[in-house]
Amino acid sequence: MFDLKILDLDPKLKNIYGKFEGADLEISNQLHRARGFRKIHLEIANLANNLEILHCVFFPDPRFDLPIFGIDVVCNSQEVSAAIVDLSPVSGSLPSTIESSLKNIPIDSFKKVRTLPEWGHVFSPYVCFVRPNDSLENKKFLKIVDQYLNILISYSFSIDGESAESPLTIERYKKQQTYCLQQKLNDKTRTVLARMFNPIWADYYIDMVLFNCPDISSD
Ligand code: BLA
Repeated sequence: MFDLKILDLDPKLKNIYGKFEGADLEISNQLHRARGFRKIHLEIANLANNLEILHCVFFPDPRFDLPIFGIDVVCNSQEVSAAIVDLSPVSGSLPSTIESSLKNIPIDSFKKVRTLPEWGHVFSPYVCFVRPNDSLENKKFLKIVDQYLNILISYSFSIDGESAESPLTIERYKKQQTYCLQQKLNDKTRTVLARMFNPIWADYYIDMVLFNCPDISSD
């Protein structure tokens, strides 16, 4: 990626430690920006020996007509219970080059495909939301993640940004705000963080780190 830079994050939010019923809680975050992307967030959470989470979102620079790349992998002590990856649209539809590449990827060949929650209408028709059944399916999911990322990154190299004031830029940014608002309706994320840390901190963390989306004037 071009012009990759680290974004500042309060050290108290970057590496988070805690205890829950005697077990360790640890969350680590990395934030970057790059040409075409205003915020690239990678997060790994190890919560009390029985929950491991990989969360990653690439929020595009709204001057570029790029979808939002998002992934969440939730693993309990027995299995990967949820694995989701998507390139989510920030205008009426995905850019046609991206859509025609996504069409060739076999996302429906998993044994356990999961149903999206109600707030999930922000995802694209190419969202892959599954409970992988075995190590082969784990690998298959990771390959899909790789393909989605490659499609996004190579497309980002092929386009230029529009002006910050363009109505299309503003529309795309509003769609990112909607994406964040919808993600904040995911009670499963909030419930886990509230139970293991505390409810006020959970909301603060979701608003400040996971899905902050400031007004366009301050971005
Ligand atoms: C589900 N997310 C979940 C679940 C947990 C978390 C515990 C339930 C697992 C299951 O249903 O099997 C928890 N996820 C977290 C926590 C963090 C996290 C604590 O990221 C961070 C600290 N969620 C995202 C992103 C997407 C996403 C980027 O953060 C999609 C791109 C999706 N997670 C998502 C969806 C569900 C989920 C769709 C299922 C929700 C449901 O079934 O109601």
